Amino acid sequence: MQHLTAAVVGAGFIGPVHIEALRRLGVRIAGILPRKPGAGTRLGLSEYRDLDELLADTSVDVVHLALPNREHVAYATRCLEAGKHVLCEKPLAMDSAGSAGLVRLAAASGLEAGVCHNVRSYPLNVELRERIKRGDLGRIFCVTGSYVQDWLLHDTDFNWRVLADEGGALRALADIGTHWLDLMRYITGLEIEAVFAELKTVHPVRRRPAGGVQTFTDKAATTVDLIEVPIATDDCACVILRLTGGVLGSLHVSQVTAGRKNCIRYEIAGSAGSAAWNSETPDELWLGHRSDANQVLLRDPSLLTAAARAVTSYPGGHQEGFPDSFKQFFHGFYEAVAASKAGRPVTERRYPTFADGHQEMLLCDALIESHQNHRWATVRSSP
Ligand code: SOE
Repeated sequence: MQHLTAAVVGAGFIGPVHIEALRRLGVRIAGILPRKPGAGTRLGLSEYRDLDELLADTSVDVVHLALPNREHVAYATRCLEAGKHVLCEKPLAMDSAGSAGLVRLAAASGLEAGVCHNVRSYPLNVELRERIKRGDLGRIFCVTGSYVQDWLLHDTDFNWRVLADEGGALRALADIGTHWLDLMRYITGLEIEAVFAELKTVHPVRRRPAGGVQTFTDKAATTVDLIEVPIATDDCACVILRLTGGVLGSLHVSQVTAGRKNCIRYEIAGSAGSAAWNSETPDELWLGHRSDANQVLLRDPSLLTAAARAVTSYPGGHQEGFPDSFKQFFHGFYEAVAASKAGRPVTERRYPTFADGHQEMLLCDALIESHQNHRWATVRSSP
């Protein structure tokens, strides 16, 4: 990866995660464009003045977009038009019309365009996908799970994500639910065809600390200057799903579950066995059997399929977690960029593409429609 160069836009919660992963991979980082000048010094990077200056930097191969959702489409469009490969945070757009345009542009440009569904890249999620492909679970009957956090529990917890103007009409479902939905599509190879969603806004009014609070930061400053802000986005939601072939699913998301810091879980049941995983113990995959003792597969490269071995770096017993998932995901992405730069055809993409990001936006459309109409909504193939 040493011969490739990145630039990062955004220095909030997730921008530094991208930077750390790039450094671990040996990708050169030419500079950063933070929303507020000054973050570059803290991160040991020089700062671009604006996007024009960044895009004019001919050393930059890939631009990482770690910005509020409302900025994704405009920035990704500018980057692709300037001939840069793009890695964009999720959700890809504010709505499926925006993401559809990006899919078209990316395809026409021949550039690599990825969306940050990093949870796919935990080794045991890749392992389960391989095992399901070879038939270990038999015919899939149902999938269930949740993604729960607590950082927006109090009405004084505030962040740009709670505002529909900044993050989109859906919040918990778009911010964390899309990770889970993408993960189920990836692991099972099934598409989600219809949804039945019920959403809840626990705090219709939040009290915003003057100046705002960054994602996951401490709430110490919340006693001063609180401004009341009406909130329309979902704090939690329950969704029933219908997947390809009538497979049944259910998902619960919440950003108001005390004690659950960042917990994504699933359980998949099939005719020959079942499997379960929890991001709080990411190196363990539970395998359920009807007529045998259940198993816990520990992440150990020597016990994994070749595809899962390709996304793990450490021997068993040496935990790999959230930052590692970004490193492994970026490795797959930069492999494709390297091939493209060398003029080799990119035959396999080991990362979620803009087409996957667009599928999540189509799912979000259906979730809103279902909630508003109190009935099942079909996931459409275009906006
Ligand atoms: C905030 O809810 C957030 O940072 C998400 O945006 C990320 O995608 C997730 O990984 C952790 O939580």
